[in-house]
Amino acid sequence: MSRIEILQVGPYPAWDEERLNATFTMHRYFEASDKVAFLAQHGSNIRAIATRGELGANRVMIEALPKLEVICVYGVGFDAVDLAAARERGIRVTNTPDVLTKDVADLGVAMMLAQARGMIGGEGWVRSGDWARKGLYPLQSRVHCKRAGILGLGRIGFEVAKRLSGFDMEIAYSDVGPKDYAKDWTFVADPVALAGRSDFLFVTLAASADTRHIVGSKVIEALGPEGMLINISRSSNIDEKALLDALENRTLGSAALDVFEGEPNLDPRFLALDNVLLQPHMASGTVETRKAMGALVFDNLSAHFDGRPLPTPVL
Ligand code: 8YV
Repeated sequence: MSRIEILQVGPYPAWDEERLNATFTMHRYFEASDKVAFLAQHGSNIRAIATRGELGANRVMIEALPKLEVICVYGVGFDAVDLAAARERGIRVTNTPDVLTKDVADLGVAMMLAQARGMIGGEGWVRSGDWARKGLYPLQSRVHCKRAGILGLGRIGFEVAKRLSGFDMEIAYSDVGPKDYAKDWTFVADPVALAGRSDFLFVTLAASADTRHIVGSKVIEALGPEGMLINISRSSNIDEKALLDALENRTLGSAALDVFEGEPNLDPRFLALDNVLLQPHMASGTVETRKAMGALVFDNLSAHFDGRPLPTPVL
């Protein structure tokens, strides 16, 4: 029997590539210099797309694959998949929820600590010899007992809040409504009001057209010159131009970001700033979690082609 053909949108770790290549014929889209010609050449036989959270699958790609049945996302966020295009053709979509939740929360909290306590600068202080030359490192800001706002109390937001409660922080959150699993935390419906009562504002919302730029100039202004914005969701949740303006003008104290518009080619204005911590979209990037994500992509593909229920469907 001929092997099932899959469009692979981006690279995976070697262990995932080995497993996928052993079972399926993988067409490596990311290596093709002429994407249109590549789709024209292989598109008619492709029955699945294996993609990553930030890469997704757009309408042009979906429409170039007449036999497409399923799109499997390596990542919890499926905002980069054109769901309308998939729905029109009855194409199934899967993601990798739960397995990455705690790693993403861990990195968000680590980013807050690293930025508030000046750990990157501290490292430079030691390595450059400034410690011996200039003496004590400039004093930084305390984290414990401060006020945290969580914008989006889903699985990741909940894990962030749980961790912050260990720092005796005063925790509030915004979501579509109060959550019964968040009794110890204060619900604040309006993101601007949430920012106004936060020293640290975590953005942990699943991105969609509805949440685009939910963190705009009003939220940023309310967070203020002493506040810190931490984004471990998607760049589209933040008005990046407003954020850059506020960081440059110091109307926002600081930011710690794992995601960027146009990543990995971020706006060069970020690179000139000393009040932002920049991370390369690595919140789910531990060996343990990435292995679990890869296994889930494979399990969803296998289940689909074996006619079994999908383990983690979103559509
Ligand atoms: C990426 C993510 O998929 O879970 C998500 O939504 O964006 C990430 O886990 C990961 O960086 C692999 O590209």
